[in-house]
Amino acid sequence: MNSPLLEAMAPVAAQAGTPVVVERRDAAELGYSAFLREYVAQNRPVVVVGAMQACAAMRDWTPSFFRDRFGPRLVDIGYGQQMTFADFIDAILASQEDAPGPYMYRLFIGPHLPELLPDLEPLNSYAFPRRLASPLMPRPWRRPDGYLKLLIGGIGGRFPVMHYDGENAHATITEIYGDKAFVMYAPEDSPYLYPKPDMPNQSQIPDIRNPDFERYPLFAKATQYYTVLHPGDMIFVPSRWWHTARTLSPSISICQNMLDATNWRGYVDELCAPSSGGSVLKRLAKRVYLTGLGAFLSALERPVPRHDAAPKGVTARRARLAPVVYTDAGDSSAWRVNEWKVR
Ligand SMILES: O=C(O)CCC(=O)C(=O)O
Repeated sequence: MNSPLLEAMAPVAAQAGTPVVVERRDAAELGYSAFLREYVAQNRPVVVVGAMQACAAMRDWTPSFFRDRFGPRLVDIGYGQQMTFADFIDAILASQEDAPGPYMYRLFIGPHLPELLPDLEPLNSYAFPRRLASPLMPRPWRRPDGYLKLLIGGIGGRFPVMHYDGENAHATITEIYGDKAFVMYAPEDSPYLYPKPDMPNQSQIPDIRNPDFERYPLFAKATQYYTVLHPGDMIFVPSRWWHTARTLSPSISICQNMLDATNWRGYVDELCAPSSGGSVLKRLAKRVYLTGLGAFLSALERPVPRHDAAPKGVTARRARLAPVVYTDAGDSSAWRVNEWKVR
């Protein structure tokens, strides 16, 4: 891809090898089954261009939209960091490359701003949370919205840490407004990322654009994948791929997680690890239940048609229990089954 924004992003030059530009596919020619087969099942990243269809969010969401609509509301920006929306929007509009403002990365839309959910319809099919939306998923871990989050930053703003998502989840980040640079590293490069001993999904390197190679010499060996997301683009971040983002202009995006047969085993391992707490017996019972549930869902999911295969309704019950696409699950009601009051 030739883009001045890509050049502006300046990948970490000191790294060995050529940075890899993440593959881009047009939603118009990448069917959902092909997306699952070629990327999700292969744990391979891709940017789906035009994944987000025309919707109220694509039309209306701008920094001033949020200031006008939610100005006095106190919202979560990061861990333990709250601001009113008005102050936050002023700060991101003032943000500059050499004096970056705050970056919002902890605002879950369902519980905190449910009135925004209808703006995201029709939903982006590629980001459908799959097993997280199944009613067979135990209540504490069921999230039909895929842990939908709002991410907002200004020029030079950045996600605070190079990381991969917990619970072995796949992630999707969909750009709604502005442009955002995205950097990734493959799971096999993990030793070069210096995982924190107590939080192995977070890198110790504080700023990958200005790494201290004396302290982190192996980082030079890591192969960087990068891209720039524009409005409508969605990046698929496969499980255990390290990633972080930096905004090139005032930027608004959403992030969702996804679980299916391809990442289930790692999900169960993580949920049942000694670090998850509870007695050995309790963790064993959890493992037996979740492993059985995974096998059952796999059996149900196989016959559930993909939305680009024109479902005829014969599998409606199966589709409800093992929703593989949001249309089969009864469209956007998938994320209204929880207590969030939307309308
Ligand atoms: O800022 C971004 O787009 C990255 C978001 C992300 O990786 C996360 O929320 O886990």
